[in-house]
Amino acid sequence: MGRTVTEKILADHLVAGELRQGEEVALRIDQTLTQDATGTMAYLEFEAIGIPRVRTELSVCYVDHNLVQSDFKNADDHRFLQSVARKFGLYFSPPGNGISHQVHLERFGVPGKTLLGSDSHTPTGGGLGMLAIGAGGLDVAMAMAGKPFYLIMPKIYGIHLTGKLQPWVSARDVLLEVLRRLSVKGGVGYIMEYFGPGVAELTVTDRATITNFGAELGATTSVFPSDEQTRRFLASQGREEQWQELTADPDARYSEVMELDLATLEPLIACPSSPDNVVPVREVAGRPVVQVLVGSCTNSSIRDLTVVARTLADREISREVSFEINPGSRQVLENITARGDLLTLIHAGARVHQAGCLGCIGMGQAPPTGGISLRTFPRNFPGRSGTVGDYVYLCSPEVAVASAIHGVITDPRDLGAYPEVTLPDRVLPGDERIEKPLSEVEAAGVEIIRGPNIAPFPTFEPMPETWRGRVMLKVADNITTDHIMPAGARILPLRSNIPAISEYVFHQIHQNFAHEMRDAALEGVYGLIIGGENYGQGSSREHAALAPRYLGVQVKLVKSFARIHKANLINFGIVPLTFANPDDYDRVEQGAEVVIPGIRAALLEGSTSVTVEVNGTPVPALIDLSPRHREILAAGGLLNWAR
Ligand code: MIC
Ligand code: SF4
Repeated sequence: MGRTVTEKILADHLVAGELRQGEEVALRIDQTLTQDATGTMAYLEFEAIGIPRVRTELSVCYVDHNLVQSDFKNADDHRFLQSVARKFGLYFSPPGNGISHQVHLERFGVPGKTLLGSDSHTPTGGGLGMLAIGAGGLDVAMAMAGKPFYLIMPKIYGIHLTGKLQPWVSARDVLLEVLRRLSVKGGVGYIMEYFGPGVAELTVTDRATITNFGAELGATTSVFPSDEQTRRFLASQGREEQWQELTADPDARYSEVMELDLATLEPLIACPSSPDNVVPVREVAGRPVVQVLVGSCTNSSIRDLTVVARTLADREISREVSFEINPGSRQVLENITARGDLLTLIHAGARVHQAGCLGCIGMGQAPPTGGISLRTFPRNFPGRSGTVGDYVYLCSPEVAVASAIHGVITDPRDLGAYPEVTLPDRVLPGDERIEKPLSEVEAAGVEIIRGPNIAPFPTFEPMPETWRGRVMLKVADNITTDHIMPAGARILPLRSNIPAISEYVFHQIHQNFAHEMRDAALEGVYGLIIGGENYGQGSSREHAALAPRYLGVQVKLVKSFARIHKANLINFGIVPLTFANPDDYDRVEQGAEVVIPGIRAALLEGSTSVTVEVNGTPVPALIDLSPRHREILAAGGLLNWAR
């Protein structure tokens, strides 16, 4: 039988298990990436594993998220990361060099390879025909140590592309349409694979926009074939020799197939406050906007910023709008400078920032009270922008620039002729600041520089025979890791310090949570959280598991979990249970006392269910875990288990 691109890459990297849907498989990881906000923890974990040097083909340590050095903490973290990269044999991409995913696509990604990244948008690499997966820092630390990555074999969702995008419609609209059809949980348990004649019409950076934004479907990853477009992209990067063709066999089979004719798409927009709240732009046209941000790992390539600049030639930005550009990388910035487009942007009124994540993770660029902010970013979860009660819309660079010109949400087709955009045959690489790995001899002389903000890694006890605790919080459907462990200018600098950051767990939903957990701990009471569907969607941040665990949360009982968050819970010894009868969700109240008799035995003996006694009433719960997961949970987490 013919194979998909996904199956070919998986088969090439299979270390253990069988490629049957629902089975746990172990995969060899060729490349890893980390970013600063998850990286400090990942390297502390790598140190704890005790291996002197990374064992991957290539590992890169990026600094892109927190570039606002409001005090010593952040600057200390940057120096720590540079020193660990030197010590452990990694490439180091310094602050200002760009967003991990964009830089990785440009300088390091290779078709057919596996990439594991401590960031949920790692699937960007799928645009190059890689199998690129986001994971928690500890899973990435394990991969750097040469250990396989474990994954429950997903189903493969084929998206059959035909036709060609119309003027003013772009890659962003492709995934907005998929999100409109499938929702933020429609991709859970799937790898999305694109095929069909429409694929050839999309460049590698278009494809990367689609695979990147595909994270918002909850999918494990998204993959494009490697073809002539891929060869051309790698040649423009001076890396043509790394190209190989990789396409699905004509008789390959997918679990599901979606038909998508690119020619029928129109400009779309995701309304506040979820990436799947999608409507045609014309339905919301005319609403006044006060802020327009073009950037992020989804839409900040040379193509994206060139379209914006060329649309602005002989036009200017509305004076009611703060129009800001966050370039994806130094390469993007250098090339738009060399081609003259930067001047057009500045002249039209754009505020141009350094390359990095910036406002996408709430590091500055918060919108004003009540004002609409249009962003080419992947996420508009409530409050993520830094403004409580924000109105953030997600759209293409085309919609963004048209709206910035008119000061109201605008269908870009109203602007007339679409600007001509050709891409350079050979780009300026812009990678001179990336440090190459040191040799073993050089690395031996490197001292790791640790600032006072870097707290040691907490230790956790194993799971008891019978678990006793209390429902400390009950939350609704689609809770994001931004709700559980917010980011932003006040909290992000604490990522290397679990005791300090744990003060902010669930801060957006329930300000007193940390305080109440501490009071409960004084009584010897542990915490259980009740949640709805798709619990823990969004970011890969393991802090959303680690910090609650530090406060004493040991069990979560929800309707369903998002993949990365569930893996992070297991890694830090929090038992993920789901309701056997989703209606029981309504019967469990916050504050109830809980006993789970025989939880440890249930885990170790492979039971698929357990009874949770809530105020004495039995509530049946399901345990959906591999044998390896069960041992890890009984041990109190992956580090305990590995030791
Ligand atoms: C995000 O977009 O939410 C982040 C910030 O990049 C996160 C990682 C983090 O929280 O550090 C992600 O997507 O994984
Ligand atoms: Fe950075 Fe935003 Fe991309 Fe996350 S989604 S990696 S914060 S640009």
